[in-house]
Amino acid sequence: MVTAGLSIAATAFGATHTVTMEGMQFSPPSVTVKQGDKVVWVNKDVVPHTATVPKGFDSGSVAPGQSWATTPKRGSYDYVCTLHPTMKAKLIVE
Ligand SMILES: [Cu+2]
Repeated sequence: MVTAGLSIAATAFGATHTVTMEGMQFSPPSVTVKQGDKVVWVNKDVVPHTATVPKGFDSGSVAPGQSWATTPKRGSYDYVCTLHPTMKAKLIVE
């Protein structure tokens, strides 16, 4: 990408994006962020959840009412809750 130099400068001002775990779903189901942005998963369910990518990131068990955050590297991630395999979502880091 010709904009690579610009995106490095932008990492110092990363935004924060929130994904809610509620009703056994990730919401929103697909999020696109910029490299350097922070992504926070907030568990609003009454059971624990995870946000896990086999070769990427792993929140571990996030208890009800708790949250977990990471600043993922560039890439496209299909992630799941390892405790509830029907919970799937996508994160794209540009
Ligand atoms: Cu779950």
